Amino acid sequence: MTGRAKQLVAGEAALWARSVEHPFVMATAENTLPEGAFHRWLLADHRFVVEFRRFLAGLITLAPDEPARDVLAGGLTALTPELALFRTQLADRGLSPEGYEPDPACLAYTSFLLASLYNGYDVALAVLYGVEKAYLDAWTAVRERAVVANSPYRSFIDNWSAPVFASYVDELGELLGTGAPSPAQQRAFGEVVRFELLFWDSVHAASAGPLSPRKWTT
Ligand code: MP5
Repeated sequence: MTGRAKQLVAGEAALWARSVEHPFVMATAENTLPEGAFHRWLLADHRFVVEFRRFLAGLITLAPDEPARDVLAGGLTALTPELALFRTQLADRGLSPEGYEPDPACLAYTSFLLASLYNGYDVALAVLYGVEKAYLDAWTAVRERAVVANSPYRSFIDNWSAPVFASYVDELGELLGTGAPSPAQQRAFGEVVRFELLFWDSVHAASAGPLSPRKWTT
């Protein structure tokens, strides 16, 4: 982690630890996650990544130079196989993203991502870094604590704890540069951490709603 990236995480150390060690993350490692929670996560995170790709495409248009666009475009390319993985895993479980209505936590998070583009490249880059670093740390924690070698979540663990993903997150950190983050960057980064927690809560909560989409009939 370079200077500014490190400071962003350090500025939210307590909430960061709560997100990385969220009960959903721990249950995934311990293989005790209820199936319903995993299904909620699959549907919600698929939707998250669909909207996240639009955010990342927007960020590329704001990037100031070619080296930055090279790094960001690499991240964009990786989302094609990632979305294919989600679709396969959803289909394997008989789940369909068609007609899926995201939980307000997912809607709020993805709306925040897209809105952050209006705050300019530096702030949106801090948001991107937070999103990717959060999943790198959480899924690395799952890998490190996994109690079974053949985890049913193996493909997702591999996706976000692989060295190639860690290098990408490092490159994003380098794009952030050195020196103290601006107050707007630190604030936006703090919002990412809060949204990560809210997102985990929403898919993990035993009280979360049913999987079937609500029907709005007139
Ligand atoms: C990521 C994600 C990582 N898929 N979902 C949440 C809630 N936070 C972060 O983003 P990506 O694009 O899958 O690497």
